[in-house]
Amino acid sequence: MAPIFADRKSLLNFIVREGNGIKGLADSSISRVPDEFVQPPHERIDKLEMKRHHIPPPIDLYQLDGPNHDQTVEALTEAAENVGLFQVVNHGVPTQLLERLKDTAHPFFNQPTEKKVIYLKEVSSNTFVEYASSFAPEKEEVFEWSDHLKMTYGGDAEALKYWPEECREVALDYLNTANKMVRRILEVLLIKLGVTLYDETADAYIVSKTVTMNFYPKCSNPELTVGIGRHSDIGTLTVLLQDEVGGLYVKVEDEKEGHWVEIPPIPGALVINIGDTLEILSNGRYKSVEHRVGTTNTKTRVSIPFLVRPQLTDRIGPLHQVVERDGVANYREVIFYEYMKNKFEKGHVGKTIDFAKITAT
Ligand SMILES: O=C(O)CCC(=O)C(=O)O
Repeated sequence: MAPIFADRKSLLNFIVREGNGIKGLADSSISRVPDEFVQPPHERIDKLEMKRHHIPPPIDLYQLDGPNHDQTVEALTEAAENVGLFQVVNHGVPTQLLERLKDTAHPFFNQPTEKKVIYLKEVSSNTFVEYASSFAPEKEEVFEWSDHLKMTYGGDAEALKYWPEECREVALDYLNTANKMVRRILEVLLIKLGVTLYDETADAYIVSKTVTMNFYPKCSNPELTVGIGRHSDIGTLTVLLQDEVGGLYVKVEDEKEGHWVEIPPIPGALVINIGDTLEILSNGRYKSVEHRVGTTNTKTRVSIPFLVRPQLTDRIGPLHQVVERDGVANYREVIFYEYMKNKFEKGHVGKTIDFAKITAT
């Protein structure tokens, strides 16, 4: 029988405190999502509206090392400037590894609740792993239809010791191979800004690394819900592996309010997002991308982002050489931790870069 939740608190207890997650709710034979998941009309995803827009083809990173180097750099910078997101192929992360990664996400979330609750923030002293549901369920008005397993990197040895046994090796392989690609893309984008690049310049912006597994169970009301609400990533770059189900939407800016475009899954490809940190460093030349995820009643979806960021205590501001060239700083310097705190307090309400933006008075 489907569980009955007397109020928001008992729903929250079931999902978050008892750790049943959205998966537990989806498995409980509810025929309609609880009201707490119903998005206001302006946040719902109109799939018919999306289909009309053109998506640029994926960028072949192998070409960076050949005669088409300059065109490939151009394609990367153009996408970073105009959309803030692109797909890449021949990226150096083996397809077999990507398949294994997707395959390990399902068994982790399909385990009985008691196997997952040990990674709840409230229960565990293991700071390298966190199992959670929605984005900020204690704060947000409407819940999101997704569970997450966040694995924070503190070195290979720590990953192999503390990350869940079911996925530690494959997630660590993904992190280490995807990291090489991310560094290469960042180098290309920074050099294009006219920045003199020392090894430590690029490394400093990708020093903190996280692999997250997102799990979106089948949902009886996809027209009313979101898997993850509108946001941009706050770090430098994000690499995203999505499975074949689809449901990732990005906002492409135009003269009006911008329009939403679906990013279709391409077998073997990875999605790269520009994060707020890179927008700030580039003084606004590269744009972080607002994105969100829909739900579906046909299949469970998984996605696996690898996020790179500066350290929490780092000061982030437009790079000096870029400001000299532009003649003006469009963002103030912020401590990364404060930037992050602001975003977490606001929840998924779109881009929060105004926190650092200098607006003309
Ligand atoms: O699942 C996706 O496609 C995107 C995930 C995402 O936006 C996130 O984890 O912040």
